[in-house]
Amino acid sequence: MSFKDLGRELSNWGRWGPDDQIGTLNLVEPRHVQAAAGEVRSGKVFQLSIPVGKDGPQSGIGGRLNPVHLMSMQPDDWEPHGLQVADDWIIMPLQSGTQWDALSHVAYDDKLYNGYPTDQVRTRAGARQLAVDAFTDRIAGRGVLLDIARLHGVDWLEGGTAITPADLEAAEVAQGVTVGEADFLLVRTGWRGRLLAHGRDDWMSTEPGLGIDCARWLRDRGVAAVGSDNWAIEVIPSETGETLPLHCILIRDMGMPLAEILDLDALSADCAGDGVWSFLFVAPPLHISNAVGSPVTPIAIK
Ligand code: UVW
Repeated sequence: MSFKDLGRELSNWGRWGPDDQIGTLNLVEPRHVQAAAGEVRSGKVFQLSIPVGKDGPQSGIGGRLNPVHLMSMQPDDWEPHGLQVADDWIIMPLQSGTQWDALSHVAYDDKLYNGYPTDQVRTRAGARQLAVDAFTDRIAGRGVLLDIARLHGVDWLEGGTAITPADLEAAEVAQGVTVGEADFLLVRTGWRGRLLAHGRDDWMSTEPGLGIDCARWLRDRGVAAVGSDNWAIEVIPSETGETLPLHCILIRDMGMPLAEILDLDALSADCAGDGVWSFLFVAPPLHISNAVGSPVTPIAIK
């Protein structure tokens, strides 16, 4: 089956109305957020982003540079006996580090999620539909971490390793947790550790990640959004030989936001220690108008 056939089968177009902007985030109702608050037991807080700065993973391909941080004021520029101020700037592609992909991030056959034409995303105006700021009050709920690297007893899965639904279910059994409706699913591959150990030179030439069969699994479970510690969620090279087929199905057909380049290592270590793999997950994007993605510092609270 081609990815387009699978995308057609799993499509959520029209499910939440013709004007829908948030796709599978519609699955998260106030009752899910309220229940997710009950996941907070120890009060431990984990931030899940990589540092925003010049040492990020980008090598410049496609104009994606690492963030440039500049100071516009330093304290001793000021008169010494009054207020002294420091200010700064950051210049960065929104896709350079830990980020949300909005539903306007990818398309095929000239159509975005819910059937919006691709002319709704322009280089000057940005995204007129499906912009990332539609999510700002919608990314809070129950998070579940499935650690596939730990399941296989490795620091990281090798590039090109496709994670299957059987892997996801084996991790559920090994960890004693079940992914349910309206959950935010985080999948650890260990690829963040690979970046720290070997640097960025070949980090984006390949990666372990979700195989295409996981699309149906995510839909059947009613997952609200998926995140991972790799750079594109899905296995590269893809199993079909096409470029990012799972992006096409998840974002464009199913309307599922993706959280990429997460740092899941400290959270995973803690979960392995106490055997608790679910938590309150809060990760709003920046409130940027017309953007197709956003940097984010996701928070998991246990
Ligand atoms: C692409 O490179 C298209 O996607 P992402 O930034 O989501 O990995």
